[in-house]
Amino acid sequence: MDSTVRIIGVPMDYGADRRGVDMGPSAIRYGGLASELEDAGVEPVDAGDLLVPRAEERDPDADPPTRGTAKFLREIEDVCSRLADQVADALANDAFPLVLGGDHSVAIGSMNGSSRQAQLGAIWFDAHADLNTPETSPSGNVHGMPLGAILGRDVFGEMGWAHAPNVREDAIAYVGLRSIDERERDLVRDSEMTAFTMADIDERGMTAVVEDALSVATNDTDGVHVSLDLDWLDPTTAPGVGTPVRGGVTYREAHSALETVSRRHEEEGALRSMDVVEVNPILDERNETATLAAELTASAFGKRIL
Ligand code: NNH
Ligand code: MN
Ligand code: MN
Ligand code: MN
Repeated sequence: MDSTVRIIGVPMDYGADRRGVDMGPSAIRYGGLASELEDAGVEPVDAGDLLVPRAEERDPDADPPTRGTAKFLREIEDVCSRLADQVADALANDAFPLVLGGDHSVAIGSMNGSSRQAQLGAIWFDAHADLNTPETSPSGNVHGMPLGAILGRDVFGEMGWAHAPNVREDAIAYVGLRSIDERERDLVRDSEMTAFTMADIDERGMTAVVEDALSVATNDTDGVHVSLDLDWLDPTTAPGVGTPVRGGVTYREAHSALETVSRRHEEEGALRSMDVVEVNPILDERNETATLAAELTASAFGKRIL
């Protein structure tokens, strides 16, 4: 594995309905991220947190979203464009960018930065498809839209920069889907992305599914972005998330998935960047979701039981 991992915290919750994910970066660090990464044999370098003004400090009327159904668009654009620069800078300095969210809209910045100099594939570990547009979104929350933005669908109007031209739809694989909005369903079906649902995991087992997802994301790309939304896990294992959905991945399946990613990385250097998002410490129990986020990250970087 790349020896240096640069941790970039993004305490942003503009993209989600429930306050609290802005504390995710602190909670994941407190959950032992640095020592977990050391156990995995990589050197963590903590770049601290991006400056994200608190939502309460923003006057909601001062700068209204131009498309009524996407909240805090300009704020998200500001944070994500700074994040993209940080991610690109890490890669330019031979460090692996590890982004701690924050809500899932941070992936817009991570994937933009990571794909500047490379064709980027992606694996989206999530209960949700995150492919809405302001037009189809039932909530207006941008954390349900990052893939739409990255793929250059009609999401952000003047925020067209969010489109990452070096990310092809056919190089993206979902793993663990189980909650898709009514109008989002057709978007997923009609897309060129590969969608592995929970039913696929039930039938084939996690390892086989992740191997296939890796084949999708490494096909004709220079590297893979792993986007890990903690609501991917079952709420009994990861209660500290804003939008829990029953029937999720177990503790052991989750480790197995990220261990599979790390094995492919050891073989062919597949991993290029990663984000760990949607941890909400206010809803968590004894920081267990944040601690799990740290542990799973270590599995992705090669930590083994023996
Ligand atoms: N699909 C819903 C929406 O767009 C929920 C998205 N919530 C997430 N996504 N946590 O991962 O509002
Ligand atoms: Mn998500
Ligand atoms: Mn989700
Ligand atoms: Mn495109």
